[in-house]
This record gives sequence, structure tokens and C-alpha cells, in this order.
Amino acid sequence: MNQINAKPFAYHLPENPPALIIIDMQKDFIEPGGFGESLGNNVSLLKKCVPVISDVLMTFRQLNLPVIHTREAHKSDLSDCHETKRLRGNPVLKIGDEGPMGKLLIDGEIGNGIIDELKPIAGEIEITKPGKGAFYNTSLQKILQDKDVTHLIFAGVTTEVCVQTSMREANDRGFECLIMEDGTESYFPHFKQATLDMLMAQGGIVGWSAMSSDIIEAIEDVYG
Ligand code: C5J
Repeated sequence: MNQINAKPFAYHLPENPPALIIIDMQKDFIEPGGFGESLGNNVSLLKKCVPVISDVLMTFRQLNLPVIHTREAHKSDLSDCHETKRLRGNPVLKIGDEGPMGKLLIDGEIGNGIIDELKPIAGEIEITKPGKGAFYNTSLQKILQDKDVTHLIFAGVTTEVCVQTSMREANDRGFECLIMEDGTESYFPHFKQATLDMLMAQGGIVGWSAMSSDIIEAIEDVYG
């Protein structure tokens, strides 16, 4: 069957394979000393989804299916960072300030890179995005359209901020979106659940959710 066991109902898999969109699995959000911690968050909460995403990523790699990684990143002159964003939250260190892994949330700094476990390999696309959403001020829509991709499987962090925003942007652009339930985490576990509930309410108003094991099984079955 060309479908993933999903909520609120089965997610149909098209002939042209879906893309795996891995949102912001960066040291800045996941490791101590980065932007996430500067906002007062317990970053260890996000680690749980790393091996889960890694397993699905391996499946996509083995079958040569499209993979896109995003990074939330600003230019070092901050010309693409609204002052409203920089000052929000009264952090200990602000975007662009020097931290233990380099300047916070700045492209090219060590802390801004994707964690070693999920580092992109040749052939995978890496998008830098200045906003929460992966489509805002990026070429993602064109990249997907050029590949005739219509279905997107989302993973990454944080569920209610960049993952949710990106999935909503994609939904408004006509993509069929599914979020990997165990492949996303939040600094606030109850926000994760609330986000999943919101995305799937009203008959999947934004999209579907599924566990990684069901995603892997269906992807291997249909595209293997
Ligand atoms: C945040 C993100 N939380 N990647 N970014 O600022 O969710």
C-alpha cells in the first residue's frame, strides 16, 4: 500500500518520492553554549530526537531520496536580522554576540553548524534561513518545485517554533506535509504535544503526523 500509517488518517505516498526536511539540528539549539541555552532553555531535552532522525535519514540516503537540511543563520553584519528578533527575550547573549562556540546564530560559526550526528553529505541540500520558517527569504520553494517534490516529511527542532512555522508555510504553498512525531522535540514538552494536536486537528488542517518506524517501513516498501 502506498501510504504511511499516520494521524489523523493514512498519508498517501506519491510516485515522486517525498523530501525529508530536517529543521535546524544545529549546535546552537542542541548543545550547551549556543543560542538556545542563551535564552535560558534546557537544551538536553532536544537530544532525544537525534538517533530517531538519524535512522530515517539513513533510510533516505540508502534509497537516494531527497534530503534538505535547514540552518537558522544570520549574516555576520546582522543585515538580515531584525532588531526585534535580536532583542527579544532578554537573553544573556544576543544573536551575533561571541559565545563559547563562536558568534551566536551567525553563519559559518562552529555553533551554527549542524550537529556531527546529522551532518549533510554530498548531494544533500543545506538551506540557511534568517527566519523561523524555511520558506521565508530562501529558495526552498523553487528547489522543491524544480525536483517535482509535492510531499514533505518534517523533523527537527523546535516543534512549536521553526518546525511548525515551516510546516505551515509549506501547507500554504500546496505541499502535503507530515511531521515525524518522535523526530521532533521542544524545550517545553507540552508545547510539542500541543503543536502536534493543532497541526492535525480538523481532519489534518495543516497535515499529518507519524512515528519514525512507520515512516521507514512505508518508505522502504514503496521506494525500496
Ligand atoms: C528557535 C528554532 N526556537 N529552530 N528556532 O528560535 O526553532
